[in-house]
Amino acid sequence: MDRQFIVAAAQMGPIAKEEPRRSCVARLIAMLREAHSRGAKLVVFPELALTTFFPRWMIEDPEELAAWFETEIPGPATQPLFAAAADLGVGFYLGYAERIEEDGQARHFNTSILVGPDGKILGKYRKVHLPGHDAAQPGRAFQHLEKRYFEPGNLGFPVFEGFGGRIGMMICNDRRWPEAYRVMGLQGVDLIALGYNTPIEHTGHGDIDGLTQFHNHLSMQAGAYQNATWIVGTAKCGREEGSMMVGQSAIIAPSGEIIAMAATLEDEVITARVDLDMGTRYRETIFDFARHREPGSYNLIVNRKGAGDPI
Ligand code: CDT
Repeated sequence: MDRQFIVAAAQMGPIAKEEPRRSCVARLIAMLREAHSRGAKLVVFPELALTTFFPRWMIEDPEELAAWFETEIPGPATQPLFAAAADLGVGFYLGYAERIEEDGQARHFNTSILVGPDGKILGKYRKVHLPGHDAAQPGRAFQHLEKRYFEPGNLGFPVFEGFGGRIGMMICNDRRWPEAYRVMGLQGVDLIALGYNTPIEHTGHGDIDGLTQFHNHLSMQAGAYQNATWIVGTAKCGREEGSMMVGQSAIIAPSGEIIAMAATLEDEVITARVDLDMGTRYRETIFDFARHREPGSYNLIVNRKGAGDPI
């Protein structure tokens, strides 16, 4: 495939708690069709795109909790999306809550998949950086219980051959961690697909939360530039069940520049032509890793988890 093609970020407005998967999938298909009509070959949907952002609630009933997870992809509700993609010849990234059975035990991940233009799954990623807490925090209007409902991803940060280049995936909070980009940068990633759900008030500190939108773009623009990669960052946004979430879905070039950005807090498709060779130019000059990196000086990055004493 050509290394120049059109990508789309298919941002979603709020998903109500009662909105069934079939309705969400119909919204995704409508945006897939719009992206295709604009020539897109790859469409990036948000994190947990099939349901409302359920980690905002403490859910004690195991059956109620299990209902938020997918046990198969594609399953009956999502099959029409795969069929539409294959019919149109458009690939996509989709985030969802994954439940698997392993050795008789249920395991839960916050997952994304990359689907090729033939409607077949090219790769899977499970979110590594889980934000929030593992027990309900009294006094919060909204919980953020990702650490309770998911385990950290166990697939690393793989990069997949497709769409004329190398495609990586991230999920939401991953975009704030330079390590996540670098592990993919070291595999020559050309484009990172990334979905997010970011409540404006996510730390409880006004001075930080007031900069939520700035930090959203700051993280992705820095990651793109420092790793010579395109990034397609797609929000689920707007006021969802009372929780206000950031929009600003963006297509970002390896220069760090925002090439296209959503203007609403609703379902909205943005597109841009990407040239994967733009990243190559950065990788061969200022970010020629083989020439300029000094891994011998970076030991702390893998050997130490939290900040500690000076060495
Ligand atoms: N979904 C997700 O990862 N959201 C986080 C904000 C919540 S932190 C409690 C993010 O980094 O955008």
